[in-house]
Amino acid sequence: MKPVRGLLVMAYGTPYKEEDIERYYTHIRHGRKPSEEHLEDLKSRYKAIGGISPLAEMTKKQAQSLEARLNEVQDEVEYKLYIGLKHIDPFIEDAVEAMINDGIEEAVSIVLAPHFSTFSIKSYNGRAQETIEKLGSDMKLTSVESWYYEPKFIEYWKQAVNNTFAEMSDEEREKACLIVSNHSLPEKIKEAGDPYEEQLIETARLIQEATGVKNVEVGWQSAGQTPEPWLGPDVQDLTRELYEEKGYRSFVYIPVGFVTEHLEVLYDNDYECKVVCDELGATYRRPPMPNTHPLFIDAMVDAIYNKLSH
Ligand code: FEC
Repeated sequence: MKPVRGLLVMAYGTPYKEEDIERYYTHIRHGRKPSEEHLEDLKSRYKAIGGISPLAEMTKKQAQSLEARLNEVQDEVEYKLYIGLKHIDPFIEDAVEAMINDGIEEAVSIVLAPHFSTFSIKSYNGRAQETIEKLGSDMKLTSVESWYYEPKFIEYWKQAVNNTFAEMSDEEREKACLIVSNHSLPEKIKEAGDPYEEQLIETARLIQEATGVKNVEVGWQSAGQTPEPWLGPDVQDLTRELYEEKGYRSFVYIPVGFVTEHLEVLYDNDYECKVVCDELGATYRRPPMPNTHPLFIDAMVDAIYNKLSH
């Protein structure tokens, strides 16, 4: 029998039904209940995308595709999948406990987000490691820390961007701009030398190099509602500025820090950025997210193998 290697796939998590929104939002806010106004605002955004987010279903499909592919490309170990979420059950802690209870001795983990930040990947990996220690287990967990540079991930975006630009007339292409974005985070992360901002800039550079698209800009989206400064420019402000100052008339948004069509893409891009484009009389375009595209799944397989072999 082949030895079993645990595969811990971690992701953000989403409410499963409307009644879950409050506890989910409270968890995101580190246990502080949101005000009635903020809660209603979030509920209305979920309503606008059809009630709930496709994220739960897609996270499961992505994780299962990754497990299946890892078991297909090699014959030495059997990967066994565990899903651990950041803000709703099954939590990261639940998944790690289940692995230990199943007698897993060696495991690898990956987060369904390509860029490293103390606020994101570091906290996912930290919670997994702390649970192992808390339970007094000696399970060995190897964690992928970032994978935005994986050639197959860049190839996915190259194809998606090229397909979108191929739909344009020569005239539209001439005045088109590619906006490469990620979730904003408080600016204070930079003081601690967090590589998050540089990793997005590098992703944009790799995609520009692969596609040859002339006009590429980097932006930030979905910032939280707190008074402190967040990384900018915000994609909506950036769109207005580029329209005025550079004369672009068509905008292609690729939120490369995300991997699924979820709330932050369906609402913050497809609704909010589209409203800005409509107001300006500009064209809005957004290529499909990676979801379970084979190039994307294989990029994560490569990231896991690179990590395990170093
Ligand atoms: O589809 C869905 O239901 C959920 C989509 C979702 C994803 C996601 C990814 C990231 N977030 C990151 C950071 C923050 C910080 C705050 C914050 C707040 C929210 C709220 C919702 C939400 N996030 Fe999220 N995020 C998603 C959803 N996020 C809902 C609360 C309401 C709002 O502000 O819109 C601010 C917390 C605070 O108030 O103190 C910070 C980062 C990512 C990308 C990496 C990852 O996936 O882990 C970073 C998907």
